[in-house]
Amino acid sequence: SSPDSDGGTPELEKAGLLNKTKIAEGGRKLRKNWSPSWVVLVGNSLVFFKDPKSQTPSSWKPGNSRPESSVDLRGAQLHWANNLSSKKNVFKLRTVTGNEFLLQSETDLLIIEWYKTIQSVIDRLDRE
Ligand code: I3P
Repeated sequence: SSPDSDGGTPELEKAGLLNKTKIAEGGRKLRKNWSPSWVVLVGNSLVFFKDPKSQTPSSWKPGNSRPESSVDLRGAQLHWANNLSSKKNVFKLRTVTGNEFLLQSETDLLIIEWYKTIQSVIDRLDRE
């Protein structure tokens, strides 16, 4: 079924550990501060949790854990961004509000799967 088609809890698409840094807030450039983040793709949102060690795939469920921040994927843009970092496997996510994040993994397949999954959600929202 499509996410939230029954008006209930939105569908968990993907969850895992990525390195993350926010590089812009409302279009204003920020200093990089890479840290590991538990990333959850659920419904139309990418949700970030601070303490990866204490997180499990069920952590996104309401009441289980407080997210550090959350990104609305509607209208967002995704680009490979290896030019923006000395690290490998980096992509940039830009929200409609001008917040920009870099996400990275040392594992090629893992970052490719995240890219494809996030892009598919963005594409689905573009079609709505
Ligand atoms: C930054 C830190 C980042 C690095 C960034 C540095 O220094 O080393 O890891 O980004 O490079 O400026 P500091 O800790 O002093 O802020 P990458 O790891 O993504 O390369 P940059 O300024 O070229 O973006």
